[in-house]
Order: sequence, then structure tokens, then C-alpha cells
Amino acid sequence: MTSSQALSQKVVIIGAGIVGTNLADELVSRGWNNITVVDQGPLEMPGGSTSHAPGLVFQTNASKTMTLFAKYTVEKLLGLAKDGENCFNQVGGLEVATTPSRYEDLKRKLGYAQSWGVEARLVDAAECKRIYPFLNEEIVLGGLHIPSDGLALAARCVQLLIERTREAGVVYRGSTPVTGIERSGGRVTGVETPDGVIPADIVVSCAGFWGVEVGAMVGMSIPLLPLAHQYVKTGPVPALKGRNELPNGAGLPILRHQDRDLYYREHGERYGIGSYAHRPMPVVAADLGLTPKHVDEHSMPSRLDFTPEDFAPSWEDSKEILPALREAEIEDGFNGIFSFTPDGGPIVGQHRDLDGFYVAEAVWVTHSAGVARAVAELLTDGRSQIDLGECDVARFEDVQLSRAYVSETSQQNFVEIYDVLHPLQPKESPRNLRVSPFNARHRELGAYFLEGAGWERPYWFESNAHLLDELPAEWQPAPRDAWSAQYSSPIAAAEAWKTRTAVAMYDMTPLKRLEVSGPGAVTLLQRLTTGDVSKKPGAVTYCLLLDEHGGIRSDITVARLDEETFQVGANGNIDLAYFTREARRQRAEDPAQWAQVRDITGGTCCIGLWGPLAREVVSAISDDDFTNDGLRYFRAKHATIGGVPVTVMRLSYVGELGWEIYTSADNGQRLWDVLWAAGQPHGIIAAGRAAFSALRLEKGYRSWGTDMTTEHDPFEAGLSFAVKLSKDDFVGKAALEGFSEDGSPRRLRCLTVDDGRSMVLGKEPVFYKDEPVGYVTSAAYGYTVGKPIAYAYLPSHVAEGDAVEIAYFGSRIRATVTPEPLYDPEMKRLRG
Ligand code: FAD
Ligand code: THG
Repeated sequence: MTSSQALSQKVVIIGAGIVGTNLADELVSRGWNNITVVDQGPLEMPGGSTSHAPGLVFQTNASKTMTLFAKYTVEKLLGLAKDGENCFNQVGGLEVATTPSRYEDLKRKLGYAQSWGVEARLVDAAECKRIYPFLNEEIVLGGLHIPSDGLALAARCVQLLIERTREAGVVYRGSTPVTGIERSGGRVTGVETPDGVIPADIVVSCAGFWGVEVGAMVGMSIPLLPLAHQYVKTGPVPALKGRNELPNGAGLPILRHQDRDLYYREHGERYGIGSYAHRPMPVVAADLGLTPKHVDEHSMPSRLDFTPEDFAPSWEDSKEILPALREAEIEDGFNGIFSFTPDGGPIVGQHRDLDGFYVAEAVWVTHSAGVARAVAELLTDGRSQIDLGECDVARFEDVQLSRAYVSETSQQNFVEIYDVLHPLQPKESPRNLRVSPFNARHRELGAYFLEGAGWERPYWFESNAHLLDELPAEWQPAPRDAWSAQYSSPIAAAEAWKTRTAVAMYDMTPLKRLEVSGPGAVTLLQRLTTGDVSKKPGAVTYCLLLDEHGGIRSDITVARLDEETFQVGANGNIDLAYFTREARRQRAEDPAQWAQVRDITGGTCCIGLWGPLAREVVSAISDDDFTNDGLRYFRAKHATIGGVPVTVMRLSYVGELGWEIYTSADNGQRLWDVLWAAGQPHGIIAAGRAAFSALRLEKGYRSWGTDMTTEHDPFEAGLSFAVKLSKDDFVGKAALEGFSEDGSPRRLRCLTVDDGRSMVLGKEPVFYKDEPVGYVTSAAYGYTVGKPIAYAYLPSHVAEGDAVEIAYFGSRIRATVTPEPLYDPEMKRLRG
């Protein structure tokens, strides 16, 4: 698209809340000028969540993306001024701990702040009291102080943005509900309102908790749940008297008391208190009716009546942490509505099947400007500078889009919003949503399951516990601290040992599998991937999907099964949405070049059979040729194993000889059983993801979403070997010109922990000469190498052999930058 075409794109934004108005502004600042913003409510106060948001901005989050969004919101609102007053009151943020586990968690959070570049400090109880004199020092153990946090003046920000974008030509239509989306030929063409159709090339729904209803207009299931959340204002608090001039003024830091699910801000001489301590109170937006012509602070659709009984315990807790509140009363309270999602992330991105329709919903004020910038970049530039993997509307599996699933998991998210959660902690419910055909066998073997993308995935098997008695001394895992020992078992060491020395079966069923077929399949894959997939049938290619800027969208394997049929091993539903959309576009441009993209994950299954004895196992039950020449490394073929028709691919994410063996779901259990029986003489075991993750890290294989995202190019991620620059044009190729390994300012590095035992789990900051210079992307205990491994992005000047430190709950773990991969760099195992 040329820039003059881009300028003429007609954009309609649904929703004039903090997200919609920021988006209009971000588009205007990128030169777009044909924008209409529509809201069902009056523009002065549309009545959505923004209209009553108290605006607390705590930036630090376990997610790098969310933290960077928040940082940008702060930066932008600080610069958004009128009459000498901006839109951010930078009073700082203080999160206090009243329990030892919370205090530990704040140390972990300090690590996130350091990893993502937010200035923060851990403070003791006395310092908390100094920063926040009204705190009850008898119950506070310490806190995390973030000086750049503060209060967003959300309503003012919206009004200033409306004013400045109007001056730039943006048209606003208040009190105008959108009732439908017009479309033609797979594209949006306009939005329907009672006053007629507004033509549009691009529609972005920024409808907040009404997102479900707007999504339904285009057949899109939006996985968010509107929930009420209690917010009260006290009457005048004597202790606050005279501290703040303005009625909404504040000078003290915003305060979080997460052990009691509470947060606090000042409103002049009053306190505002928010509570997540109550029962989840789901709302159906459609039931709220039409937004009235008149909306005010006390009467708006997003504000439900206060239920005082739900707040009673929180009021007692509030008077305990802030004794000054004992001199005050609750004056006003309401149950305000906003969006929750199954995983806590926002819902951002494009409709898979309708071009030009985008959403940006379930976004807090905190992240609003950041999300808006990301969407504006997506529209104007095809990609966002901050990775959107954790926000992408396409990240959910179909089964995760059912209302029952969204409702249950989003309510759970509300309940757990301030809980101390372990990174591996699984959902308790719903479980057994998706099970592989091997599930019955897994259970018989005592699998310990965790959940991912709805799948039950074995992490280790109790049936392997007896192997710990035989485990050679050099394979004994180091004892773990209590935190890293959670969701972990020493049995994984035995499973790793058997994989490296005998043979193991891994359930690879949850690996996303797509079938790309048709006369246009080669063209499609040649254009979207960095590899040459035009090789003869039987070839498997490891390659990347890049965005136009050379950022890594995914890493995949492409197996050419016959002239027009490819099987793609992908990373998730986001890849499916991308291929589907691009195949549709290709067909529209040239109908002869059609390609069909089918998600075959659920109808098929896969066993990874790996280990030095893998060949002994299959050759006992197959007449097909599994010798080195019979099926070479990175080749695929159809075969029959123990009477089961299979497709085999010779590759291994754990770095051992063997195959991924695929069959249809109905044949899965039989496949498991024949391999299991044939493997008995060779000591075959079932092995889980705990061993799997450790073995792949020893082999240096990257994991999408952590080790690389769209924020990284193939050079800094150490994946340039997967880019065939000699191939004709492909998405991202032009951007890579001029890039090189030597030119990258940062590199993904392998670190090994010096003491051979201290574990880290991921996202921890890495210090070089006492400065935070990077963060851990993946970590595991390397059973084969006998020490913990961490991969981390570090500045390129930090060299192999250099000493670094990783912060873990406030302590520093010494580590060394080590040449990679740690295991089998000569590939003797895989090619043998
Ligand atoms: P909204 O502000 O709800 O805007 C959506 C707009 O879309 C509405 O104006 C609506 O009228 C319009 N719309 C919907 N459907 C249609 C349609 N069919 N046609 C036309 N227009 C339509 N976040 C923080 O970061 N910090 C906080 O301290 C904080 N505190 C909160 C306290 C409470 C009590 C509540 C309820 C929320 C709080 N939040 C906070 C969350 C925050 O308010 C919201 O996440 C945020 O305001 C959402 O902004 P939005 O622009 O997406 O949605
Ligand atoms: N199996 C299959 N597809 C997949 C994965 C898988 N797709 C998604 C994800 N996992 C992709 N990740 C990798 C990472 C590394 C390798 C395979 C998939 C791998 N790499 C060889 C190497 O680096 O030595 C590539 C060698 C080559 O290019 O010839 O094997 O687990 N089916």
C-alpha cells in the first residue's frame, strides 16, 4: 500500500473511551486523517469504564509487553497538557506487604521492574512509613516503591484528546450507537447507526466491556467478561485535611494492599478505595440497555448500585492498614464495570475472517496509550514495535472462546488478580478440556499434568520414580529452593537421563499442526517463510515467519508431504490466523493460486520417540526403512509402525536420534501401545515436559514467545541459519538487508549458573558490572550438563566467558556467558 492510499483509508473507531480516543490520536500523529469516532454515549461523558476510572497506574507487570504499554501511557499523559496542567499526577506507587510471602513476591516484582526498565526499589517498613505516613507500621513488613507510577487523569485525557484530534479533522459522533457492521467481499465497508451507514475501510472496536456485543455483529467471539468491581469514596478524612488543594488532588503515592485485595488513592481530603475482595459479579453488557442521552457521574451504564455488604470486610481491612480512616465514613460507593479475560491479557488484533475489522478491548487505563499506539502501528505499519503475542485476539483456541469457558476463567482471574502466582501454576478448572489419545495411558503411568492451550500435558510420570534409585551420581539434580521446587519433580532428571541414554516417548500432540494444501501452497509458504520449502516431497524445513520489519512472528517446521500438501508444525493459533488470512488474500489476487489452511491438531496426534535406542524400537515393529540412509535427518515419509499408518519426521526438539511419529487421533492409543511394547526390552519410558524443556535448552533450541518474539530479529536471536536470503522475495526479507550478527546491539546468550545449583525460572534481570543489562528468557536445570541454564538477551559487548549475575528474589546468582549449544554442538546424536 502506498502512503497516499493509506491516507485515504477511512477509519471508524467504535468507542470514545480512553482506548478509542488514544487510537484516534495515535493515527492522527501518523498522518492519517480520515477518522470518525462513534460512541453510543454523550461525548462529554460517554458512560463507559473510563468515565469513572480512578486512574491508578502501577506500571510493573510480569509481562514485558504490559509494562512497556504502561510506561508509554505515563510518558504520553505527562506530555498531554493544557493550561499548564498535564494528564498525569506522578505521585509514585507503593505496594506494601503484610505477609512474608507477599514480601518475597515484591522482591520478584522488583526483578520485573529491573528487567523491563522501570526504576524501582524495595523498601523496609520504616521507609514505607516515611513515604506514606498514614500506614500502620505494625502490620507492614516492607514495600516496593516505584517513583514514576501515579494517577492518570483519564477523563481529562479523553477530553484533551478529543479536542486535539478534532482540530486535526477527526469527526466525533456522540449518542450514536453502532448497530451493525457492513461488509462486502470479505472486507468491512461501513458501520451502521440509526442515522445511517458511516463508510469505512477499517473499523476498530474500542468498545470496552461492550466488546462481546460488537464482536457478535461480525461473528467474532470476544473472550472478555464484564465484571463489577467495587470502588468507594470516603467522606472527609481529618488527616488529609489541607493536604490537597483540588477536590481530586493527591500527593501521597498510590497504594496497593494486595494481601487484602485493596488499593487506595486520595481525592482531595477524601480517600478512594478499590476492592477486588468481593465475589465476582458478572454482567451482560447487552442487558444494560441503551446509553441515555444524559450521563453523569452517578448515573451511567457502567455504574451499578453499591452492594455495601460486599464491601464490609474491606472497610475493616482499610481501617487496619490506614488507621486515619477510623475517623471517616464511606460516603459514596458503586459497583463499576470493566472487562476481565481468561488470561488477564487484553484483546487486540484483527478479525481472522473479515479484513479491516480490528479490536482493542479489555484494556486498562494503565495500558491504554500503549495499546493504542500498538494498534496504530499495526494499521499504518503492519506491525507494532512492542510484541503483541500476549494480547493477540487470535491466541485463544476455539474451546477457549465458549462463553462458559470465558466466564469461568475470567471470574477466576478476578479472584486471583492480586494473588501470588507461580509461573507454572495451572488453572484448577476447567480441566480435561483437551486430552490427547494417550491420556488413558498417561494416567495409568501416574502423569502429573499441567494445562496449556486447554491441553492436559504430562510434566513427569510417577511410574518413573523408581529410576531415581538407579540414577548415576552425575545425573542427580541439585536440590531446589522452595519456590522453584513447586510444580517440579526430581523424576524429571531420571526422564532426561533415560532420553539421553536409552529411549523415551513424549506426547507432542499439543504441538499446533496445520495442513497447507492446494495449487497455491508452495507460493504461499515461499512468500511467508524464510526457508526454501520448494524442495522435493519428503523435505522438512525449519524456518521462520517474519513481519515486514524482520521481527520474528514464529518459528515453524514445514514438511512437504507431496507436491501440493504441506504439514506445518507451528506455535499456536496466531500462526493459524496468519496463514488463513494470507491464503485468503492470495486467492483473492489470483484464484488459481488458492491454498487451503486446515488446523489438523485435534484430529491427529504425535509421539516424539527419541533416544539412542529409538531405532531399535521402531525397527522391531516396522518393515519400513528407518536406517540413517532410509530416512535422513530432517526428512519425512509415510510408514507403518506396528500396523499403524503413520507419518514420520526425523527431527528432535530434545536433540536425540528419533522421530516425530504422527497418526490420526483414532489410531493414537494403538500407536502408543505398540511402541511401548516394542520398547520394553530397551527400557523405554514415557517422559514429560519438565525433562523436555530442559533437554531443548541444553540443545540451544529457542522457544517462541520467550526466547524470541516480534521484538527480535533472526540475527540477535541466533536464528539467522534459518533464513535463506538467497531465496526470492519473502515477508521481512527487505528489512533484513544490512542486519548481521555482528551488527546487533544485543544477543540471545546462554548462561550457566556458577554454583551448579541455584535455579531461576525466567524473566529475572541480568546484571553485568552491577548494572541491569538484560533479562532471562528461558531457564531450566540442565540435567546432562549438571547445572542450571538460563538464556538471556544481553548487550553484544558482553562476551562469552564474562561473569554476570541474575537477580532471584533479591539475591544475586553468579553465572557465566557460555558458548552454545551446551549439548552435542557437533550434531552427532541427531545425524547418527
Ligand atoms: P470504555 O471507557 O468503556 O469505552 C468504551 C466506549 O465504547 C464506551 O464509551 C461505550 O459507550 C462505547 N460503545 C460500546 N459499544 C458501543 C456501540 N455499539 N456503539 C457505540 N459506542 C459503543 N484501570 C486502570 O488502569 N487503573 C485504575 O485505577 C482503574 N480503576 C478502575 C476502577 C473501576 C471502578 C472500574 C470499573 C475500572 C477501573 N479501571 C482501572 C479499568 C478501566 O477503567 C478500563 O479498563 C478502561 O477505562 C477501559 O477503557 P475503554 O476505552 O476500553 O472502554
Ligand atoms: N516439531 C515440529 N514443529 C515445531 C516444533 C517441533 N514447530 C514449532 C517449534 N517446535 C519450532 N521449534 C523448533 C526448534 C528447533 C528445531 C525444530 C523446531 C530443530 N532445529 C534444528 C537445529 O537448529 O539444529 C534445525 C536444523 C536444520 O535447519 O536443518 O530441529 O518441535 N515438527
